[in-house]
Amino acid sequence: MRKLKIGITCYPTVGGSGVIATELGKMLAERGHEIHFITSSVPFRLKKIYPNVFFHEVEVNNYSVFQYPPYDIALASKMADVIKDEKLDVLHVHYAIPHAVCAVLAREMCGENIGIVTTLHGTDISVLGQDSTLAQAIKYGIEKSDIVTAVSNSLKQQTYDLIGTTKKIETVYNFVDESVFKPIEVVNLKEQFGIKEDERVLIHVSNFRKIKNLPDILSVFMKIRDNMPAKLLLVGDGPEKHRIMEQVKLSSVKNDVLFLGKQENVAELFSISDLKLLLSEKESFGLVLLEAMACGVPGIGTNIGGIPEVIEHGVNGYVAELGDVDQAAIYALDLLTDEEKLMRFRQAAINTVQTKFLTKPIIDHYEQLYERLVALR
Ligand code: GMT
Repeated sequence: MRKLKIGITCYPTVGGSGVIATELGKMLAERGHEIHFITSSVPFRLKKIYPNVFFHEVEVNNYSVFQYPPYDIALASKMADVIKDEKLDVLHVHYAIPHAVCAVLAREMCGENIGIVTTLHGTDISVLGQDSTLAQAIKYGIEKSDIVTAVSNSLKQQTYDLIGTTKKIETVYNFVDESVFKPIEVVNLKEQFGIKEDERVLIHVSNFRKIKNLPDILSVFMKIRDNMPAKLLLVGDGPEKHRIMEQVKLSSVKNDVLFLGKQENVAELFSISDLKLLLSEKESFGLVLLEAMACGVPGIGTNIGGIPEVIEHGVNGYVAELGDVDQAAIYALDLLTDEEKLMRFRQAAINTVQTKFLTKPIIDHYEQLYERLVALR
């Protein structure tokens, strides 16, 4: 395949969409493509220096005449510059709002016939799609993109239901960096956290938004803790953190819940964990589930969005109805009290990542989409 010049725009801060966009960029760079990140800051997973990865910063000036800083216009203008200056072949944007709309505007501005790929990640559709003030803009961004992908079949269907578009949407599942997310031998980490040998470890990783449903995570953990010694690791930070900290403080498990804040080496934390909890109200995919599974940690998730596409019920984890904390706790105890079954689920989790979500064919798929676009121009 010929080497392409690919522009990538995403939200560069912590979050699954930024992770996928950055990992994709890194893996495409390793295949010899030239990657241009057009973002407001350096994507947080972009640690290593690659000779063929470039970063173009979107600077938003806050002139006093503007009531709001014009990020979208600044981004579109920067995209137009980079398309022309770097002679990009393709622009791959993550999120319809505002990124797809900005890409379409940039193409108009610079007059170049560049192909636009838009990947839908969830929040833009599931939350914003219900906001009638933005629905037209989302539809416009999707329909003016040349190729649209969604990270799960559920998100694809939800987009059709909510946005009312007939645009072809292809499901391209998320993936993990298999060199990072794998079972790791970690020495002394449990001891450092004061976790005893006979204690099971449950983990939840998120941005602590309301939709992550932290109260249910706590309720399920309390039910587990009633039956066995266990610790709950809460990893991440966000708007609901203070509230859940207060609830934990008043609960009977206050000494068994560890708030670890944002962490870089999540794979190490997964490697000391027995079970991952993701009981969200909305979740287009649940990348953290896949990261945990790659480290050999099965998940209990809600029967919501793309979660049942990641968790195969009764094979590599369990799926419970949203709000059914009793059932979620029963599933968790079923695994945590049966070592042989837990080992089987751990292995099945790794197998799922290495088959259904294997990185190579997913990156191949994206490459084929770009190639299809370039061939049309
Ligand atoms: O879940 C979040 O709050 C972050 C959000 C994002 O924009 O990064 O995640 C979305 O994209 C991820 C990567 O495709 C998915 O794994 C998450 O399920 C999805 N979040 C939601 O649908 C709520």
